[in-house]
Amino acid sequence: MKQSLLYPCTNACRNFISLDGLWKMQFDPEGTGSEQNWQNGLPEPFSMPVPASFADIFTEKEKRDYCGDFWYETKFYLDDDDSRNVILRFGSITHRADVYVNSIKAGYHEGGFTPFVLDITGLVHFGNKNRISVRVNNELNETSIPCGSVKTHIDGHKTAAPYFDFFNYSGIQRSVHLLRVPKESIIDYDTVTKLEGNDAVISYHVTTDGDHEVIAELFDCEHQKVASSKGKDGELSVKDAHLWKVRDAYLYSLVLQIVDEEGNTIDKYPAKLGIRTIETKGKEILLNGKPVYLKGYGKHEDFEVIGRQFNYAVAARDFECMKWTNANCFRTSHYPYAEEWYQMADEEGFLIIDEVPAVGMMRSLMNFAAAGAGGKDTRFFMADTVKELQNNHRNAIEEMIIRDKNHPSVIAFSLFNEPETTYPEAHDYFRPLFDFARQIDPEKRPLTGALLVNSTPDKDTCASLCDIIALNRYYGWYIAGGPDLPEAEAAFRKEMDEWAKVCDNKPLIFTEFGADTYASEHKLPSVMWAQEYQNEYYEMNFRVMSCYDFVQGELVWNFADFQTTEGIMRVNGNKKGIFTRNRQPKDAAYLLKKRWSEK
Ligand code: EVA
Repeated sequence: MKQSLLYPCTNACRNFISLDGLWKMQFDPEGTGSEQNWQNGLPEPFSMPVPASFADIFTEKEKRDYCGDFWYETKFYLDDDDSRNVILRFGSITHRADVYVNSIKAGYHEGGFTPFVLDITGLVHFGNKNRISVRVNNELNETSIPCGSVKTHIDGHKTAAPYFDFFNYSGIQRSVHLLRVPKESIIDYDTVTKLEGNDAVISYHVTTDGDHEVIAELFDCEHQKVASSKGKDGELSVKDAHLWKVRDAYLYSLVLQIVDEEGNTIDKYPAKLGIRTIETKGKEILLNGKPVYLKGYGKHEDFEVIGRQFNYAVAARDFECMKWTNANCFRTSHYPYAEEWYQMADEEGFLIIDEVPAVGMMRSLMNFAAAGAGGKDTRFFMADTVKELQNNHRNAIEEMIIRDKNHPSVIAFSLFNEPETTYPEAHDYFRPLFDFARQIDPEKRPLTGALLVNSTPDKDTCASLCDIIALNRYYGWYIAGGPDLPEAEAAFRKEMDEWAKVCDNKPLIFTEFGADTYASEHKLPSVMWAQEYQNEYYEMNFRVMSCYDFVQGELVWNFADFQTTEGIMRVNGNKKGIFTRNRQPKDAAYLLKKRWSEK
């Protein structure tokens, strides 16, 4: 069967068991695990929860910061029903993994933020116990997405040296499922909506790995069938369609089936469907043909102890906090999040800018400082590694779009965060990736990418590739902070006047602007790092933005404080959160709440 990234579900045709729980783990600092056949059983394992980022569970620094190969292992019992295929699905393993089933290599995956599946039907023992072993590697280099390097210390141990500003959390960070799917099954589907007055026409395409007939049926919230069609390609016409709107979501159920000649169901896949359109036109972003202004946050998957593991309670709290501030949008900076985030956004009517993990494309261990203070070119896109990097980048885009294309919440794809864009080789690198994304997204959603400070209209080579221009800007923080705020304002206006000349026919949004703020600090009059300053910083930024009609969105940096690597620029993490790491509001949250209630 072909690879299917569909989210697991259970019904009469297919089901799954969860392999989440306590697995065994062992570090392999010498990288000799394979030679010693650790795939036959780990010699000295300890217990480790799956899913989880391993780092913050430990009390020893060398374990928290471990960089290199490490192994996981678990066992499971499989019943003797061999009528269906057995598919092993990892929600994500960061950053790369070799998977063995009963000691035999089942597959390899590169890229730490998207799912992968392996058909292990031929490797399992039915009616018996089975073992899964995984060799993981979390090293960063200049061909990995995201980019970075590895530092080898005086005593030989290695740590990650990310070219980005978040902790290199790793491990089996998302759920593991064992799927049972029919021998002939639904592999993938996509839909594209056209609105015609009050009605909608949804064209769909279903991929299966067989020749039997496909039936598509659409049900409304009252479980009433509103449309149906036969064939792998078809159209569903909906009279008086109930649209999916911002913060007012309506979800239909799309039920896909493969049926045999007698009408018996061979496979069935139920999905949610929101009827909406998204496009850019002139200076505006249009949802269902009406302008929408983006208000919200750049986020991270980041929380105490669990690191980047998805947790429903934390995510629910995040949505509550975002709604309380009257936000309508977030960017999945700087990687695709767990699938449950998108399902929740679909239900909440939140808009998502979905970002591929293309971050750190600049040779700098403090890219965030460069991001404010002028950013020097490191000729990153002129290195020999670029071909391989581009290949990994392309795969990451493909997996993100395949996985996320059917979510109404996903209104745009972001293909980079702050690469060097000031020389022609950067454009040459990105152009084929933008072409590729446009080609594979059935909905042809707007594409964007977050531009670094020195990507100004006179120097940048990549804004022309974007349907929405997106800027990360730190006027009043990395540039001219504190007493220099008036200079920051003047410099910001000067740059915006330049963008005004190129944005006569394109929307521009801010994907980052923010100031580090320590939650316990208050000072009157303000100083940098105090809560009063965060408010003054935002007031100044909003004053400037409101003067330019092509500004169509403001995503502040960041929703919450988050963990980074250690350094003199970070106080146990990045403190630009509007909320603290445990999701309590700083003063600026009230400022945003008021502003966004009026916008
Ligand atoms: C910052 N600045 O300095 C942020 C980083 C972020 O965390 C950036 O895109 O330009 C980066 O990752 O706080």
